[in-house]
Amino acid sequence: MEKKVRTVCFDCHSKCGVILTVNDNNEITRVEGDPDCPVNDGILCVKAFSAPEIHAHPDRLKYPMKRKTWSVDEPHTENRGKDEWERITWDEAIDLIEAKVRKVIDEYGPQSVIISQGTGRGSNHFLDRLNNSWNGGGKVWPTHVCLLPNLAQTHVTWGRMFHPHEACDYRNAGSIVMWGTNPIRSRQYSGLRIMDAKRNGAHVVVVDPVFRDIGAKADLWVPVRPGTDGALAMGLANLMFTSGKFERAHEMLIKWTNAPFLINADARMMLREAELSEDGSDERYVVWDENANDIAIWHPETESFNREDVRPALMGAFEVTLKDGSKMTCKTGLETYKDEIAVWTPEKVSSVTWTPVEKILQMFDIITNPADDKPSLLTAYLGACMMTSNALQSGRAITILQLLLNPPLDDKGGIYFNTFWEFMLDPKITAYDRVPPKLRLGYDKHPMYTQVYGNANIPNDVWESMITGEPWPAKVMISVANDPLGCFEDSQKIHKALTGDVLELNVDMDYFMTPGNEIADIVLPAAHWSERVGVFDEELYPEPCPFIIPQKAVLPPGEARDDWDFQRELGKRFAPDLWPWESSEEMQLWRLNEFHLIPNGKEPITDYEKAAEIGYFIEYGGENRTTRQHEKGLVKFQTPTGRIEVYSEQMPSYGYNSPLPSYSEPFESPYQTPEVYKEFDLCLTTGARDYAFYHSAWTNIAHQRILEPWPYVELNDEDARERQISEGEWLWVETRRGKIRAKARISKGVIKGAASMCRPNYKHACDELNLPGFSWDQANPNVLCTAEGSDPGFGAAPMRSMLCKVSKVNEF
Ligand SMILES: Nc1nc2c(c(=O)[nH]1)N[C@H]1C(S)=C(S)[C@@H](COP(=O)(O)OP(=O)(O)OC[C@H]3O[C@@H](n4cnc5c(=O)[nH]c(N)nc54)[C@H](O)[C@@H]3O)O[C@H]1N2
Ligand SMILES: Nc1nc2c(c(=O)[nH]1)N[C@H]1C(S)=C(S)[C@@H](COP(=O)(O)OP(=O)(O)OC[C@H]3O[C@@H](n4cnc5c(=O)[nH]c(N)nc54)[C@H](O)[C@@H]3O)O[C@H]1N2
Ligand code: SF4
Ligand SMILES: [Mo]
Repeated sequence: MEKKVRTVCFDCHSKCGVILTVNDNNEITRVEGDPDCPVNDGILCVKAFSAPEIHAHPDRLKYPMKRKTWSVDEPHTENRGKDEWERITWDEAIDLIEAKVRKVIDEYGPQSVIISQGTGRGSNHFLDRLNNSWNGGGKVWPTHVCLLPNLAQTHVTWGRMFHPHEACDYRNAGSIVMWGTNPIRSRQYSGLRIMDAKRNGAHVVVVDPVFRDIGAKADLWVPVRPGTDGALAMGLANLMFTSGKFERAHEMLIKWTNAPFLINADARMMLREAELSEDGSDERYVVWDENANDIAIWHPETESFNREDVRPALMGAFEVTLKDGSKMTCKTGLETYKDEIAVWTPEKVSSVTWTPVEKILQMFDIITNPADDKPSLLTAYLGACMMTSNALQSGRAITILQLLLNPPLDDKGGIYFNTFWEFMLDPKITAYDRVPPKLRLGYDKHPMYTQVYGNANIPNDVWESMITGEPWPAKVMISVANDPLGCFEDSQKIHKALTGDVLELNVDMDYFMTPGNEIADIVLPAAHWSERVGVFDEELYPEPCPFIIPQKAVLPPGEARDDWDFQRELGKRFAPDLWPWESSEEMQLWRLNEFHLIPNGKEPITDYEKAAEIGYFIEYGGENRTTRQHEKGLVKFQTPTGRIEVYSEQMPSYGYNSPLPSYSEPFESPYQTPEVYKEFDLCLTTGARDYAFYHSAWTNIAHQRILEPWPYVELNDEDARERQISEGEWLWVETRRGKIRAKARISKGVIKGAASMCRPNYKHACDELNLPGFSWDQANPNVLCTAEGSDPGFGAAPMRSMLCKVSKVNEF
């Protein structure tokens, strides 16, 4: 007999609603999009359609396994990758992991136990809880490069952790810039809404070194040299100033931002009341009041000025009298920015970004003339500002350009202050509040990373700790839904770390055997989303935001378990009070009740079947949205000034060179390292997403591999001709770190002088298509990448801006 089961795909952040038809033989016989799901309106991508193949794949891991010579007291790390595997029970696996974690905590402290995770696959926030169950050493995860650098710059600028990309009301915008993001591949949810916007007349601009599907849908493709987006953003802001078009944002800027605050240029800080009078406060700021033609003092604590009827001057320079009687002329913050970026003429921008001047002007024309005078939105995800040496400053340059375009704040067609991030990081789930802030690896090098997201280590420092034992040894690593060799920069260093003798236990939970778990000590089999409940704990949707209760459609193969199951059982051994649940169903209901039903005054549901039957609990966004929350006092800008900070003193405090956006060259570039450029003569970006794959996963699945059978590197046709390279030819792509193989993909759709490597590392062979795998070191772009030249404060690794050369592969 067949039945239909409603569940959720989590093979990307869209988290689409799916209906699976299953039979009594534990087979999935049909995959359909759920038309009732407001996220995807019934539309699915290829990854969801592969569920039957993944569920039934003969290579799925079925049982927990231990490397034969590994034991708690004698790990025999020299046998990694050589030992036989022996099957163990789940209880044995959890006993062994518990015993080793306890031993390491006794000998070295909890900071020697590291948890690693990848991108969102429904488990990350319970992983935080697991880590905090033993007051752990923090996690290693790719948020130093993923969306967190963007959140960190919004955190600094807006005083709120929210993501402009997720929060943009695309459907009601008049122009949209996809700035280094391709939601057609990466996030169907947003892709569908941008297509709606286009149908409604919005003009779409794509800023990307490569012309892809999203470019083909756009009105304008603006090619850029990888890693130079900050210069483009400052150039466009300069045009906003010289054309006077920023004046449309005047009222918003004087009311909600610190753009009018006066600056002490010598100190490169905002002028303080304490500089003007003996009893003045160091935490109060100064504006020039156009009504009184005198200074006025801003009190962040009450979010008000020292008198009524203050109208701050947005632009200009004003003479103030300091407390010693001397005079000082102070520009406003925005005037300071205007002057600093005056050098960024279109010609200068073009010389840095390699974008033709006319494209810069066309882009400016589109963003300042949106269709039907509707809002202009800029949305940057990874490409533009997250994997470069200048990540956060580029992000800030884009955010401030966005402010100059006068987006509606928390209203139609603008940027919504969605609260879903706060659910995700709520200590109620992560249990952060149980853990006193502690040292994290890499804290001293990139202070902002650990301060903004306290549970994180800098990945490069984790590998260093495993290699050198310094500043303390990382002795245990537990990876859930993460392949460190494929995920983080500098795979060679990671391989050395994971095969060395400092690390004594490496646990890896995955669907398949991978090159990473071949060198692990304990391997655990994971259940696919079709085989589990509790797949959904990332409420990322701007509008409308459902909370979905999925059903388990089929049983996992062998003894594979869902990730929550493992986390709960291990967590209970250390902090039973944090893990009061007996099943993943109970965990999912707890999420529903505690986070969504009870706070909204609804009755909690205790019967999972009943909750699953209802399926969607749409509580947020859409009709339920409260707009302009800041005006109603519901949302605060939690910055030092209590305003959106165009001028941010937090940036220098985190190690940045300026409180205003500034440009610096990628750590390796034609201008930064001309000697290196003589040999490595292409600007490389790595990791652009493919429709078919989720990071390094699914190159073994025929339905997906058939779409992109071989690793590829994208090149400009002139560059290829100069090097006598033809389409489809095997090439070495080489940086100063190492070399990998890829087939040439040649077109005019790559900016001349650049190269782009795709994300998946093709670690798995696909037997059905008779296509090979490339292990961890032959086609993995992270072999080319390094932590050198990471963004100063946040540590974003420059995976999208380095130098490479290409050459023909003469023999395999
Ligand atoms: N199918 C699929 N979907 C995914 C994922 C996946 O692996 N597969 N991964 C998920 C994850 S974790 C993330 S973080 C998101 C990422 O989602 P996105 O950021 O939307 O996608 P990417 O393809 O990584 O990058 C977007 C574009 O940036 C361009 N780019 C590269 N370097 C630069 C640059 O220096 N400047 C500019 N302006 N553009 C540049 C690339 O050519 C690419 O077209 O995708 C998520 N969705
Ligand atoms: N060079 C370069 N590197 C990058 C990027 C880039 O653009 N360029 N992008 C970075 C970004 S933004 C991110 S988020 C990271 C992502 O990196 P990761 O999320 O770590 O992705 P993978 O390296 O593919 O490792 C994920 C592993 O988890 C397994 N898996 C999938 N689903 C599950 C599950 O439900 N449970 C369990 N237990 N296992 C599962 C997969 O089979 C796979 O082996 O990569 C980063 N790395
Ligand atoms: S992979 Fe993403 S877009 Fe595709 S069906 Fe799954 S959640 Fe939706
Ligand atoms: Mo990511």
